Amino acid sequence: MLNTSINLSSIKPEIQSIVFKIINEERISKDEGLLLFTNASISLLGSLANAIRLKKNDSKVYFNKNIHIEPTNICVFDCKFCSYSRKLSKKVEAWEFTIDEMVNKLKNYKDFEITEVHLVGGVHPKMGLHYFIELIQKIKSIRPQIHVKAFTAVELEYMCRKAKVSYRKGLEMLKEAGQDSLPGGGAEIFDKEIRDKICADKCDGKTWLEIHETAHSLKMPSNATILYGHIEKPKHILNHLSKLRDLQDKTLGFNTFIPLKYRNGNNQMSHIKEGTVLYDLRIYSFSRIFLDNFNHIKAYWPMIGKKTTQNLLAFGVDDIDGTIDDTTKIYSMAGVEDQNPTMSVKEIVKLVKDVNKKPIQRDTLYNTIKTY
Ligand code: V47
Ligand code: SF4
Repeated sequence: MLNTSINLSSIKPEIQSIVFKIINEERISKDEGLLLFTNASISLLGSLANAIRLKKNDSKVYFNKNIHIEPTNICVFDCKFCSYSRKLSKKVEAWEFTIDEMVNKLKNYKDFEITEVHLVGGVHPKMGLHYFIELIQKIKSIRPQIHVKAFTAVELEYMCRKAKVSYRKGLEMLKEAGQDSLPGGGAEIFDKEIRDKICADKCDGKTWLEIHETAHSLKMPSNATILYGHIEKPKHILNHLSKLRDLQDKTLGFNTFIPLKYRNGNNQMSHIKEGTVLYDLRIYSFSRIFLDNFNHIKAYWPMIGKKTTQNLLAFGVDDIDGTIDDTTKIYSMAGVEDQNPTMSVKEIVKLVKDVNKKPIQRDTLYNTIKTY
């Protein structure tokens, strides 16, 4: 039973039995989830999510020391929410790194104790499976111990299709080269109607799930995301979370769930207003409640901002990603406040301690490296 001081009689009758189930640590159904998501107050969702996070992760807040390498922002796809991609034909504000340039970036971190490289970019028509295999091999040859978390299911679908190999074969080849896990991007919203409106031409939700399931079967863990705060409705959120929960029941291969707030700078959906902080709190706390088989909920601070990240630590979140070290462009190009995303360990530790939580430096698989 969860340790909360929630008084059931003060709750709307239509959700009392659902809250009772959650307090008793029983799973709630998709329909019950929808009722809760649309009817519960933020304070109720927050109390439940916080009680669950304390039970699962105590007051710990995980972070890692990582860098992002973004090989290119040239992309064959046309996601309406993307502020970052450029077409091969119009190379203004575009970049394409060579393998040596990317390896040199990592060499610059020779004296730093980073444990993870996050390797994700646009889907470039000329950077294929064999190119990335060579890149990963070279990364591992200079830093054999580093964890390579690479390629969204969208990138993987394209590179396997172009190389004419199955997802399993492609993933086996990448694993053999040194890829350790997959990030959670590209999930967006699985629902076909919404997906067709915001990112019609990239792989569909079913394929995203299939690629992650295949990776899990090869002992390559992964993360999962949702892109929220645009044109989706609560039923689409429930559909998305429910598919992730079902796959996690089957494989237990997801490390963490990361809700990604839609940012509206410089893209084809810029007319859509960004959601409120209250909506952020609702999404994160609800995710913590509904995804009972996920150990961690991550707030990716370069996207959601440092202040909201601090607030989210009381709404179910126990992970705030890492130091990043100014190596990502995806959110700075979407107009977020922080144009140079980097935090030193000292700053992360302060951010966490200022809200009375315990900072834990972790590796990608949540092994503790150091407590502060
Ligand atoms: O799939 C793109 C999102 C994702 C916008 O697994 C946007 O540890 C908001 O998935 N507003 C890529 N979001 C980033 C990602 C990620 C980041 C950090 C850590 C991990 C992890 C994964 O970024 C895309 C898309 O959902 N995105 N444009 C935008 N304007
Ligand atoms: Fe390409 Fe990814 Fe941007 Fe979509 S979100 S256009 S797949 S870089």
